Amino acid sequence: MGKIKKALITGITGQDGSYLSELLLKKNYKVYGIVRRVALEDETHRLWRIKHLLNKIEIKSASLESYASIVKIIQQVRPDEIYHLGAQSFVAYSFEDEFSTLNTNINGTHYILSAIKDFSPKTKFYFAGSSEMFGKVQKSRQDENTRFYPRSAYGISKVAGFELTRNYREAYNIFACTGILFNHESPRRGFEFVTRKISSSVAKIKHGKQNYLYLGNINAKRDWGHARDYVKAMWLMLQQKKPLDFVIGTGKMHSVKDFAKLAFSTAGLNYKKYIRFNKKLLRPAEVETLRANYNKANKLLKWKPTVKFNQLVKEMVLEDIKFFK
Ligand code: NAP
Ligand code: F7E
Repeated sequence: MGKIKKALITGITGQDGSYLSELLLKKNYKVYGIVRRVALEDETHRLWRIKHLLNKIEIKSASLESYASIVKIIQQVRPDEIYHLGAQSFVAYSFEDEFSTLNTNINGTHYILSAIKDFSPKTKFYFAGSSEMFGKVQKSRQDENTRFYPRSAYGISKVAGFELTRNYREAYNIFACTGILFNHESPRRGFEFVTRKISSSVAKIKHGKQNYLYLGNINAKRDWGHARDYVKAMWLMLQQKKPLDFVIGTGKMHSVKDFAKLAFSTAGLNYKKYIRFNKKLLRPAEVETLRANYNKANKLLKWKPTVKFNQLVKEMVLEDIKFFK
């Protein structure tokens, strides 16, 4: 039997952190997660996605805003792999508070890379890049060579994280890669993101607990996949011989309106009766369309998505109908 691998996950309380922990535990990893103090103090609300895993993983308290706290944990754990998923991840919020988004997302990434370089140079590093880096798209299907054109502080922070990751790989020979992941969703998605906002509202409307669903730009189009498929790609990237960056998506694109239409019809409702427009939900600079070309991941990682758009929407709505009963 080989040595048991140790993985350290930032953002373990988030959607992806929870699915990735499950995957790594199944692969017999020892899993450590960095959680901020506030989350530990509010266990019921903040640790709900990993509640079922708490006796199998080890939680460490640290902050992405403190280099010293990151160094301490990397020295203690000496992980074989770090998955850096922790971030202010809500694009709309990044317009309200650019400063903390840039601070957490850029410095947090830099602190981890720098700590790896100085204290654990053999640790492999995964950075959670995003299709928001493509923003105002320069090509109809985006791949690893498409020029970035971010449209928010969030997108800019992810471009900076991508460049830091590349530079640490080239300058210090660290096994560091970026997954440029397109939108991925699940019943564990945060309620502020449009897919979960829709599925939870459909469920509440179905149960008579809500009358209308207010949305912004329903013509925006996204490439939506399932989070469980996407965490597999993260792991695969760190198992390669060479550190490379990969685009991960489904190659299919649907509008917010398509999502809403299917979500309401899954519950036997007509979306036209319930959707209302709220201009406050429009963003100062919108990303209109995103669509992945994931050929490189398919070829080198042998990765492909397994959950289709229709299945994803149905799973989210049916789970929320149970949840809000
Ligand atoms: P998520 O559910 O919003 O989770 C974000 C995680 O980051 C949470 O664990 C959160 O901890 C943590 N976090 C936020 N601010 C922090 C701070 N200041 N210090 C420490 N931790 C902090 O996000 P996700 O959907 O799982 O996404 C994971 C990563 O992938 C993020 O970096 C996101 O930007 C990126 N990404 C996501 C998608 C997507 O479609 N889901 C696509 C591309 C890239 P608390 O629980 O304490 O708030
Ligand atoms: O918006 C439109 C909105 O907030 C999707 C994050 O995981 O994926 C996510 O970012 C679209 C946008 O996700 C509402 O304007 C309309 O065009 O669900 P979202 P996002 O901004 O695409 C990327 C890849 C990440 O990296 C991020 O971390 O939907 N939209 N009406 C709305 N969006 C929201 N949230 N709420 C609405 O009412």
